[in-house]
Amino acid sequence: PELVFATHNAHKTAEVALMLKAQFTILNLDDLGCHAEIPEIGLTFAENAAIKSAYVWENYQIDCFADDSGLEVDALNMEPGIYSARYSGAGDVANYQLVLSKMEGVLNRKARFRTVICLLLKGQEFFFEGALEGTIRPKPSGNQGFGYDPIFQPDGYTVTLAEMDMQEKNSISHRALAMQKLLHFLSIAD
Ligand code: ITT
Repeated sequence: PELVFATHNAHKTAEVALMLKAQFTILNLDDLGCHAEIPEIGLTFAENAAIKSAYVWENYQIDCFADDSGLEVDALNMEPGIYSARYSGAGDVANYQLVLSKMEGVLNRKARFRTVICLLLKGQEFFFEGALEGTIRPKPSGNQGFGYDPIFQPDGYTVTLAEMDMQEKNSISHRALAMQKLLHFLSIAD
């Protein structure tokens, strides 16, 4: 069966597709031929995930799920949070460089990634959350993954998420935890 993932982010799509293996085929917005930028005007991860999934329901009348996610840094009052994708106004490298520069000399390095997934089935919303605790490294390391992965070291590890392959990241990630809850829900929902 096919599952529609309301995202333009190819990295998120690849991670989720690897989690699902043969169970489901994943189609993202670009696969649907939808290139519109959906305005993420919500004030929480959950609101933004709901906005993205509602867009697909309103325009295509198909069941789907959306992922809104980001990095919360304790010493930055939980920034970049819901603004993670547009924190610096430029791309992935500029975003994590801005966090690194704001964290220069800061001793409390605690942070976490959060994902909230909104599943929309016949217009009804179901939410699934995942979080991954860790610390902000003083310098970037690794070239796998995306976003803030090069500066984030999960608790209990000595490497950043960008030094892990996708399978290893999927074994602990915020996104994988939320997806496991969604898959459990679908397995008992049908
Ligand atoms: P869609 O809205 O189309 O799904 P997006 O990249 O804009 O794609 P978000 O609005 O959820 O996604 O923004 C999340 C940002 O948080 C993302 O661009 C990354 O910078 C960061 N992020 C999310 N998950 C991450 C992860 O697993 N590793 C590193 N950075 C991540």
